[in-house]
Amino acid sequence: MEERVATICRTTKETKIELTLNLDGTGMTQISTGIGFLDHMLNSFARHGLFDLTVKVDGDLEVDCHHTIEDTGIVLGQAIAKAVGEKKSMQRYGSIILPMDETLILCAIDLSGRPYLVFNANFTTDRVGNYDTEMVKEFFYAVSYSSGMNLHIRQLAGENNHHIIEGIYKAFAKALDQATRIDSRIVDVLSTKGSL
Ligand SMILES: [Mn+2]
Repeated sequence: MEERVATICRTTKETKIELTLNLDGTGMTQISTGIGFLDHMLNSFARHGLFDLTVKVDGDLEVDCHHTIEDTGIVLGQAIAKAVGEKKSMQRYGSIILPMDETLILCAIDLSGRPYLVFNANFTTDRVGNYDTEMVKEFFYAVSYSSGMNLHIRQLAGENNHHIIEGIYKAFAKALDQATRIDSRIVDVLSTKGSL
């Protein structure tokens, strides 16, 4: 099988991002975004999804965390789309209900090529570290739209904002790992239309 690895470099007046994603990795990471909690989340994503992930972000943190988090989501989505390629023999769907202490997160993915985000989570603090909680939805909106992913994220339970956000990133990782797995029984792509 071809290597399912993608590197994306993106530079704007607000951020400069270099990201490499290997869907068939082992969870090795090298991550530096300038936002400690985003580094923690991307590490959790890669470790639990068993993806290799290298991310270097130089963002306008003197403004706030917005551009850095949103643009990292855009680039991660672009890397996912590039790495899955034609989606040949790929499972396409993935889902999990993931517990993290008191928190319970549902995440369901269809790598359909049609972007759609349904996001339902309630945060009770404005920030965790230097990560604004309102940016969690923005991050996953960017991922879903730039990768062509139908993505549902739903908080079923949770009190601690760190747990809720980390549960979301971990659930996303597990669901994406499942959706991107290769099943040799799928001869072409898993669609009655013949393409995804
Ligand atoms: Mn944590």
